[in-house]
Amino acid sequence: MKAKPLTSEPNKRLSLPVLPSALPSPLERVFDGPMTQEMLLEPAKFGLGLVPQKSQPDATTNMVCGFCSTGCALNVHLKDGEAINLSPTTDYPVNVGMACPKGWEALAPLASPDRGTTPLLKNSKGKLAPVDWDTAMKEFTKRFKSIQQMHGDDSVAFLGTGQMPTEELAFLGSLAKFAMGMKHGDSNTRQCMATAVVAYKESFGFDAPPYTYEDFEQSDTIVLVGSNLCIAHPIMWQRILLNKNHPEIIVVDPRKTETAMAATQHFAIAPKSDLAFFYGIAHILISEGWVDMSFIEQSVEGYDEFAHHVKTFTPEHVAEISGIPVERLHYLAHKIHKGERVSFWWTMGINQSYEGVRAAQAIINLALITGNIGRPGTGANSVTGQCNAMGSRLFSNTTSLLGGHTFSNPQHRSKVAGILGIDEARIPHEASDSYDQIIEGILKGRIRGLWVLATNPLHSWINQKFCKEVLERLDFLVVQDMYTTTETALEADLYLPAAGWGEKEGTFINSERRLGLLKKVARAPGKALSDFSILKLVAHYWGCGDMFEKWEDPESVLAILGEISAGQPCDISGINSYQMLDDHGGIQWPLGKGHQPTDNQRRLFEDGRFYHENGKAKLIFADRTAMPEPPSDAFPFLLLTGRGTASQWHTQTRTGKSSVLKRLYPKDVYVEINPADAKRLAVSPQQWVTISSQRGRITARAFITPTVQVGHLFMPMHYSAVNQLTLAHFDPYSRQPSYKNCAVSLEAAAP
Ligand SMILES: Nc1nc2c(c(=O)[nH]1)N[C@H]1C(S)=C(S)[C@@H](COP(=O)(O)OP(=O)(O)OC[C@H]3O[C@@H](n4cnc5c(=O)[nH]c(N)nc54)[C@H](O)[C@@H]3O)O[C@H]1N2
Ligand SMILES: Nc1nc2c(c(=O)[nH]1)N[C@H]1C(S)=C(S)[C@@H](COP(=O)(O)OP(=O)(O)OC[C@H]3O[C@@H](n4cnc5c(=O)[nH]c(N)nc54)[C@H](O)[C@@H]3O)O[C@H]1N2
Ligand code: SF4
Ligand SMILES: [Mo]
Repeated sequence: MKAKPLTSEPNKRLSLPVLPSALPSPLERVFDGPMTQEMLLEPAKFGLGLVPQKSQPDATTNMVCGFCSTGCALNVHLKDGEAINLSPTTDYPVNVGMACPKGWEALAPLASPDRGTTPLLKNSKGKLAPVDWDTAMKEFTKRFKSIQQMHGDDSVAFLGTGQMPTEELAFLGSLAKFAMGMKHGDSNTRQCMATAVVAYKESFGFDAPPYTYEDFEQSDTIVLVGSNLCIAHPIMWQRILLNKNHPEIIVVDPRKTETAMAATQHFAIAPKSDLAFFYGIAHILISEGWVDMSFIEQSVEGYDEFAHHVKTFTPEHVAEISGIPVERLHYLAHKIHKGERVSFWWTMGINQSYEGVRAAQAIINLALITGNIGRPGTGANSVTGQCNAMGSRLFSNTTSLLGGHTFSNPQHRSKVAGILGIDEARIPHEASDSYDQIIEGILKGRIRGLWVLATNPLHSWINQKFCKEVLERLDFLVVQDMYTTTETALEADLYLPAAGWGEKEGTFINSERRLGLLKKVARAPGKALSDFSILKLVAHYWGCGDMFEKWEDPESVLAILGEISAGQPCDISGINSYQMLDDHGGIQWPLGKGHQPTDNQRRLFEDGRFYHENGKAKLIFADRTAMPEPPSDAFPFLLLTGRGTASQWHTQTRTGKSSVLKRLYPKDVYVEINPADAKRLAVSPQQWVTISSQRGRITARAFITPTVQVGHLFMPMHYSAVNQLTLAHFDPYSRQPSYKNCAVSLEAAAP
């Protein structure tokens, strides 16, 4: 196929300085084992090698990957300005020449027959039929406005994402809330990061992951909690492998995951016993005097109360709760004491829990009482999930007002209104309802119109059947996605076709607070538009285009966000152009106006001062709470869910389109079960089994493996059926769903 020039939306970035193209051997793309002779001769037969080479590239540019929060940079090789291939960037501070299978295959999802090429509107027969943008936008405005007229402005809400560029997220949040009068808009980052956000805000005074990736290489003791880094953040794991200190790598996870197998120590704790477990470790550290009193006195508040609280968490008591023997608890505490640079990292094993915020803070507390923060190789570090979860956390105008401000703070409202040149009265005085409250709002009839962008709730939200029944109650559902076939798009009243990664520009903020650049290297198919352009259209048809006159293009929005963020911990006012991001290999926040990013590995709290008014971090703790749905006679197993392989991404709308990636994971939904349980139930490998919870009954293939404990099952979230089983229960402070525990039964025979 001949490369076509990019015409649908002009892109300034394509004229960037062009690097010499450096194509690797096509075979290096996905296979990291030794190549056999046969593979070398016939790569296609093994799903290896390139998509048939269209032509030789004539230029190369680089940009950040659009999957996970690691934020690797990829060299995109261009022919006539259009991407034909890619390879990892070698001189980018994040990935230093590496990429995981998803990164290598990032272009594949763009070309797929189910890409949306035109807006679709439900016709009188209830079928989605093509319409032009004018009709789509008129219908969008007419329907949402009439709902608002009948039921109030709050009766329309949106659900967004951590996978759109920061500029688009800010545009969505500002348009919806300041112009369209919506009060409620949340995003899939609620499913993912809400717990870390609340934990950090309460402990540090701001949502601020303190680390830089170099810390992976500088630690001597690395504690990974509820994080399967090897498959969920493979390049972060590679950074650990670059650590020359022979670090002790400690994994705390009920399953013997890929990461636990590669670690030096695995603590297979009982699910949801983290809170007690880390209080138990604190108990030992405190009673042995293994704490950093001078750091505590200078930088920490609440030590005496915390020491009192953990008194009852004796090693014996904690061993009983967590299933980890007393000696092993002592071993871990001693390791933390002996380590000079101890870093603590956590992901969904902590965040997705009904007591996640306090469990995250139990980890933060360990770093604080041992002074393991603000120095190289240390930190209480939440590993983010999606490519732009950090952008969503701070700039989406959902849980916090643009730039990590607070809706309820009058000074913050007036600052933002002043910079945007809008009437302050347009800014809501409180944060939006959370995702689950929006779902409940629909159930109760308070919310009647919903706009879903770049997320697929009918696969990914907890207790799926209920979610579907609720969404069916809507008067008008708009879904804006790259694909027409997602579970959610299929239910839309109006579908808007969106450009995806590589087809538009903007910035993502990765886990270590680094803004990286996204460029346009491919044309979106048909009439699909970037989310930015769609938002521009919505503003125009809604009649509030004037309010966003200065929001000309993503780069001008970044400048506006810079101004808004000035003086905040997440200050990005020093980033004055996209070119600057390109020149520096991305830039971590904060970077105040007039400052230069002289160091591209910066961590927070080096001066021991936190963001609370008195400059101190707070030790926050609580009592344990009971598991809402423990295993019972009828449902004797505890179901854990999470990531399956490095080649699958979430609801598979993108990774499911790559023929290469598809060869790297099982096609059918599967359930991991311990050999002892399989034997007892006479289950054989690969057999179809039935799994039931109080909410649903599904079938899956049995994957018999000792990596799960007796009495536990594990299922990857990438298969749609899994969330038919999960229980809708939430952390009370963050409202994040607790996806990783519900009671199920398993039967050997499929129905
Ligand atoms: N390949 C791939 N990579 C991804 C993604 C993807 O879909 N595919 N998604 C990205 C996103 S958005 C996210 S949020 C991250 C998620 O990254 P991770 O959080 O690393 O992935 P999960 O598999 O969801 O959960 C991690 C582990 O938590 C464990 N766990 C369950 N219950 C408990 C518990 O009670 N305590 C402890 N300590 N551990 C527990 C599980 O056994 C699991 O191994 O991955 C990102 N990277
Ligand atoms: N059981 C269980 N469920 C889980 C989890 C779990 O561990 N267990 N993890 C949860 C977590 S951490 C997360 S983050 C969520 C993820 O859940 P989702 O957000 O629902 O998953 P994705 O498949 O990433 O959905 C993103 C959607 O955006 C579309 N898209 C991609 N790029 C663009 C773009 O630029 N513009 C537009 N408009 N659309 C785009 C994709 O086609 C896709 O439909 O799942 C949650 N669900
Ligand atoms: S580790 Fe994450 S950012 Fe890096 S290539 Fe893989 S998916 Fe992309
Ligand atoms: Mo996530």
